[in-house]
Formats: sequence, structure tokens, C-alpha cells
Amino acid sequence: MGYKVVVCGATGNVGREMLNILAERQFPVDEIAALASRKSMGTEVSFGDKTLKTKDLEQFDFTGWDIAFFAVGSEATKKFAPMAAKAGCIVIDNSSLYRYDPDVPLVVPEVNPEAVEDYAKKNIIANPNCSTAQMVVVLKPLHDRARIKRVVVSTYQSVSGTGKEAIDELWDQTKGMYVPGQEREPKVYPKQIAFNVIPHIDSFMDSGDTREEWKMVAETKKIVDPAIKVTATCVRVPVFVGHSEAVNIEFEDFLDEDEARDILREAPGILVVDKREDGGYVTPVECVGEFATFVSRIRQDSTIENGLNLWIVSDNLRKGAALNAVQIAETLGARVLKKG
Ligand code: 11C
Repeated sequence: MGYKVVVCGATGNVGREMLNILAERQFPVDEIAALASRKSMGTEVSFGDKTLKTKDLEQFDFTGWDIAFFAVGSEATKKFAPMAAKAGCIVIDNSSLYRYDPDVPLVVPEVNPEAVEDYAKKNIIANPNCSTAQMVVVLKPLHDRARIKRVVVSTYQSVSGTGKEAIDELWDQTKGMYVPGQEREPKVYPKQIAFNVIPHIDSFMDSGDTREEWKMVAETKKIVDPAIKVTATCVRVPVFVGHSEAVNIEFEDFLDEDEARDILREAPGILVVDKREDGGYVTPVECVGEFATFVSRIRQDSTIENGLNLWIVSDNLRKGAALNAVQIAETLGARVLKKG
């Protein structure tokens, strides 16, 4: 016996990936419903070798369904996630709405799988921000060995993190650079994204940090350890899919770069590609469609006592969103629901 599964936001980038990954990983599904907003109702989406027609989220009755994946943004989540949860369906939510709620676990299964067991207070489990998910998978095994004191991270985030309109904007602006008359003014982003980088993701806070930067700090503390200090600079780059991160880590104890490499090679969800030669590292185009989080450029930081530098790349629509959500469902299945 398997699960009755709902995917809300099934026509979006993340919702489609959720359907792909549920099929690819053969999640035990007895019945599946793909939901979308009324304007996308009836759109066809793929689930393995099947095609599903999306139904109207507004009209859906969640009673009797086991798990609902939400990938619909904070407004719709606010309205429909509590309805699903009240109807007895466990919500796995990709928005930021519940992540910082003490009654909602925030889970990356390679890091804090036991946290899924705390789902019942609200019947909701939160999925972290994409840039956090790929970073904490790497931080956790290193923290277990040498205790991380402080992390300095700069991100290089792809436009698919913003959504479909941003993918179109990068594509159109790039074409427009070469085709007279097809130049495109920025609409989604405040500045040109083609052949440029923008040091601004999400809204500005009073501190001068952006919310994306704040999320990396708050979520790392909630998922790994509140004692870890994180400072982040989040940058949008003209890449379609795949977020990259340059990470500097300061530890309590000395950790040699070779030992760090060995630890990461053994750690779940990670693939180390770290040859000190031309091309001996992973770039975002190579991580698209992959499940792993890739780590390259592992090296000692000789400017501090116990420091390492490394480079992390992952598919932001997969580990950063849909894959992590499906892994949460798998963990919930194995630890709590025990069907399938
Ligand atoms: C981006 N990280 O790349 C964002 C997308 O809080 O789930 C995901 C935002 C979030 O723009």
C-alpha cells in the first residue's frame, strides 16, 4: 500500500520537478492529484509515463489524502496549507511561510532527519531555501568532526530560483543583445541580468542584508546548530539552473583539507569532484538534473587558524526544492507513516 499524494503548484518549475522526482525515485504513490490555480486548470503535466490534468486548488478537498507538496508561494500557501493540514493531510511546504515557526520542523534529510517526527503540531513540514539546503548538506559532516564557528558565504544563484519569467528575461535579454530591435528592458530584476551579475536577491532588510541572506543565516541555525555564525552575500548570475556558493569555514578544531575531502566523500548526498587541474571542479551546467550536491576546490585557508575554503554547486530546483521535499516525504514514510 502506498500514499495518496497531492502536488499543489504542479505547473510551476518546482511543482513539475516534484512530479518528475516522485516518479524517478518510485515514491510509493497509490493516487496522485496535480493542482494549480484556476487560470492553469486543465494544463497537462507529466508524471512518469502518465499525463495528469491539473485540478483547481481552490475547489480541492484534502480529506483522505496523506501528503500534500506545496510549491505555490506564500500567499496561496497561507490560504490553502492550513486547510490541507486541518483535513489531516501532512503538508510539505516549499515556501518560506512556516520555516521559522518553532512548531514546524525545517528539514534537510541528510542533516536532521529526526526532525520530521515533530510534524504533528501543525501537520506541516517546511522545506528550506535552495541556497541553504545545498550548503547545510556540506556543513553538517564537517561540523560533526571539527565544530564550525563561522561561515562566510557568497552565492552565485541562477535565475530559475526566481521563476519562469526570470528564465524568459535572461533568454530574451541575451538574444536582444545581438538582434537589433529585440532589446529587452529589465522587468523581473531591477537591473540587466544578461552578461551581468546583481548583488540583490529578495527584499532589503533594515540591517542592509537582503532577506535571502538572512534566510541563509536563520535556516542554517535551525537545521544544523544555533551556535554557527553565518554571514552571506547573495548574488544573481546569468545562469539558467544551478546555484553555486564560495564558502569559507572557520572551525573550533583543526581540520586538514585531505581529511575534509575524505569526510565529504563518505557523506550522504555529496559528490566530491576536486582535482587541482583545469576543469577539475563542477560548474552549474554540469549539475542540472542531478540529485547530488557537488563539492570542489577544497583547500586550507591559511589566513586563519582553523579554516577551509570550498565550492558548492547543486541543482536549485532539485536539492534546493523538489528533491529535498520528496526526500522529506521518504523520511516521513520511513520514520512515521510506514506505508509502502
Ligand atoms: C532564489 N533562493 O534563488 C531563491 C528561491 O525562500 O524558497 C527560493 C526562495 C525561497 O531566488
